Amino acid sequence: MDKIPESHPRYLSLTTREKISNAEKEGLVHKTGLIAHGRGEAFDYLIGEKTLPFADEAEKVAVIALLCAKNPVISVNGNVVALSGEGCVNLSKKINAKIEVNLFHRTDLRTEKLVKKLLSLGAEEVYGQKADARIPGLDHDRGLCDNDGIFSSDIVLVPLEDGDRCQALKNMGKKVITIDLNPLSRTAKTADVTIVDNIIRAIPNMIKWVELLNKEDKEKMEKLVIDWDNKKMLKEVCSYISKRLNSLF
Ligand code: PTJ
Repeated sequence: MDKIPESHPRYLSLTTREKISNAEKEGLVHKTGLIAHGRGEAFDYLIGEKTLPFADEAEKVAVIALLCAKNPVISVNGNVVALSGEGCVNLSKKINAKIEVNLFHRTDLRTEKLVKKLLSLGAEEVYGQKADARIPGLDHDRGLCDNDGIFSSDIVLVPLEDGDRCQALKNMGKKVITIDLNPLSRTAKTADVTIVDNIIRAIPNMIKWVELLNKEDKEKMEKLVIDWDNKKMLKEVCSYISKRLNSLF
């Protein structure tokens, strides 16, 4: 299909696919990123392709945690930049967070391309190329990160992440927030706050929460983060999906 007609009932889904596919051709997204995207789409279908109240609440709690942090970092990979690069840059500016390219299938060339892309989208500084530190417990290049970035952060937002790395970041004593449409994934179960939402909706919604919460008393808000029960929320999402599926036919 040359140009997807706006009247197509799956217009948003198809144009989002196109973004991922084009970014793969440009060398920004790893080829397995297309598979990861398909898995995300399937879960998005199950939740009804909208931000559920549980996700909205998780987005609010995540923003509070990020606003209260000393050294927050947004970790981005190929898929994240392809779908929400500009949103991540805007969010990083609004919450005063660093942004680091941190790849599962790491190559220097793809890291460089992604850094350049984020700079072209307005980022002032992008971490990830120095790779002068290592996340303990992760072998090969998957464990590489920047000493001034992820390594020394107190909280990391890692959207569309692999469970192994999420656990390794937790083992370093960091708070981990993820965005993952699959409520059953290891990442979803390991993170402190899991946002079960499509990144294309989650990031703009988080920016909305920053604007709403910026002037609130941080100490009061932090109680919401302390009281957050991630497991309970994931159970609620699964129960929502199962009820929804049972009521469809
Ligand atoms: O660019 P790289 O080398 O760092 O590689 C990135 C991928 C995504 C290929 C890599 O991290 C990977 O293989 O990830 P996984 O283990 O497939 O996990 C990705 C998770 O993100 C899955 O649970 C998907 O359901 C979820 N996901 C995919 N697309 C979206 C999503 N969650 C939110 N929004 C999406 N658009």
